[in-house]
Amino acid sequence: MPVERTLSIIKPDAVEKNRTGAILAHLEEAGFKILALRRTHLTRAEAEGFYAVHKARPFFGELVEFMTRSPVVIAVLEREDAVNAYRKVMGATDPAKADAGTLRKLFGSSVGENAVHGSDSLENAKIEISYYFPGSLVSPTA
Ligand code: IDP
Repeated sequence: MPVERTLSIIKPDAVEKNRTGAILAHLEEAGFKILALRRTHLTRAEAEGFYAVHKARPFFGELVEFMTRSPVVIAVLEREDAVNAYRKVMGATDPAKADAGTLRKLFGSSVGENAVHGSDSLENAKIEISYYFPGSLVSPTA
């Protein structure tokens, strides 16, 4: 399996509950290396740009309000098969439907406030990493 990088965001709900360290420890236990880490309070423009693909969805306004409510912690993660592996560790979008032991089951509280974001493809991981970490972090060979 190739070594890949993916983007993780610990969302406002989890940061507010002081779960940042618990989530990062969980990720290290699952074999991810944390290559970069940044705590930031997203502006409306940053959140709207990041989630532009969801612009037409009925929950877009709610999602932007939530993501800009308080700070997030954004990480670049590296591991073999990182994109798929992180999606598995993260669990289903709705914490109620997520498997036991996943981050969203452990730390999420609703389909909107679901603790973590993870890139859904290698192509999007590259776009998302460069959105928050302009420079040389996009891929292991970059
Ligand atoms: P994903 O984060 O599991 O990839 P997406 O469908 O890409 O799920 O949705 C992006 C984010 O939008 C979700 O993580 C969640 O925070 C929010 N979201 C998705 N569906 C709903 C909804 O029905 N109501 C409110 N927020 C939602």
